[in-house]
Amino acid sequence: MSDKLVFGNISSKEAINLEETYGAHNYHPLPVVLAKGEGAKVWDPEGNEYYDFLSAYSAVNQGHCHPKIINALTDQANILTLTSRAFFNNKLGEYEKFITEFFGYEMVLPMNTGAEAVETAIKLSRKWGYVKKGIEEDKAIIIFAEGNFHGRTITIVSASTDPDCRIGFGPFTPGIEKIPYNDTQALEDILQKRGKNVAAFIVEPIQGEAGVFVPDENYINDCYNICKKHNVLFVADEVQTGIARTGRLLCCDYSGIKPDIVILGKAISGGVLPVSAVLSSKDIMLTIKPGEHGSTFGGFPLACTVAKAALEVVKDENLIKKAETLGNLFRAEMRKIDSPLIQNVRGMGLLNAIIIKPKDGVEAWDVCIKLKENGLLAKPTHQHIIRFAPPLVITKEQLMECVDIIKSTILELS
Ligand code: IF1
Repeated sequence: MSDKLVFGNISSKEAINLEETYGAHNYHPLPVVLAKGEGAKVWDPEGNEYYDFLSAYSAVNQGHCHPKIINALTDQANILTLTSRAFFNNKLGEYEKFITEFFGYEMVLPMNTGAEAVETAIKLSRKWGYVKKGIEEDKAIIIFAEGNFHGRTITIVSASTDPDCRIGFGPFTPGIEKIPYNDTQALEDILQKRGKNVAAFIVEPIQGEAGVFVPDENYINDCYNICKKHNVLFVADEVQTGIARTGRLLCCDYSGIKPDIVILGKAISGGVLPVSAVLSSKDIMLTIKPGEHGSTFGGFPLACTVAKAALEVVKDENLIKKAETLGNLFRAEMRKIDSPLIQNVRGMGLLNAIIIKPKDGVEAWDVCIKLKENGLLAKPTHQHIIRFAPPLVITKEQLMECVDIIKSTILELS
């Protein structure tokens, strides 16, 4: 490794120092600085090359700096970027028609970040609960699953069970109940008792933060049916699992159900701009009236143009099928690694994790540091879990090269 600068004018060491000195310490990053990205690869300022197995937490499904998306961005940036929603613009309606048809929903409410879209779904569910279901004012309940991750706002952390998300941030938003994940009986029980006041059940089809926790095969389907029985909205947070990542357009497609509300973010823009969306029916969506919800940037012309291009890439490049076949291949290869360090391999499509069994003081973090030295970037979660989620544009040859890197790294540490 050389110390000579190849990309940009700041070395890795300087960049880390600057972040540590001037930025809030709300993250604990792996010690690598990224200065350039293309497809499934990224480079540090010194020109060292890495495979990106995080994909910005599945925001970069289409690969870094996809030319079609970047062209859409730069072309539109020269014409019109932001208008606010005080006026119509000539890109929003076209995008709304496109994205609703793409996902098979009647209407969309555009926002920016995943957390904002989750907040939007919570407000929409409450509104529907009062206006359509007839819940008594201020009595609406939203149910969440334990171990969830839906973002960082006060209301969302009110629904969290992760101490890091919550401690020191109370008081919390009322009207939230939590039940164990992957437990349909718990949902049935709470709806039997309190279903009259429940507006929605909000759930991830695979829990990402919990370490790519895949529920039982019928879980999503059964939850959907239980919600229907009690006139409760079934809301899927597909911010991480959506948009081809798990080998289906939406992860819920595996269950053959259509959520009443779908929350999307991250890969809608291929990681180019913060773009999120809430999809639903007219019946539900039109319970929110003008002036009751919105955002300065939500649905801005630049975002609409970029998102349309990014979703087109998913179809153009067959990313759904690719995630499915490469995912099967990846898990099969991981399961062949004969090492006491690997306790379990799980996931769907290209959203995968290996569970590390710590041995002689070697933990997931140490494995990630070694992987970095060997040219592959991944991040540990919950101490013993490593998430493997490369951009879906990765080729089979590249993936096999990565399998070799992971294999030799694990064996080196075993
Ligand atoms: C961070 C995890 C991933 C999400 C789901 C909503 C949001 C997220 C299902 C909010 C965001 C992120 C954000 C990222 C870490 C991360 C994450 F490790 F925490 F669990 F992806 F796996 N719903 N997920 O996964 O979206 O507001 O961030 O746009 O740094 O906090 P956002």
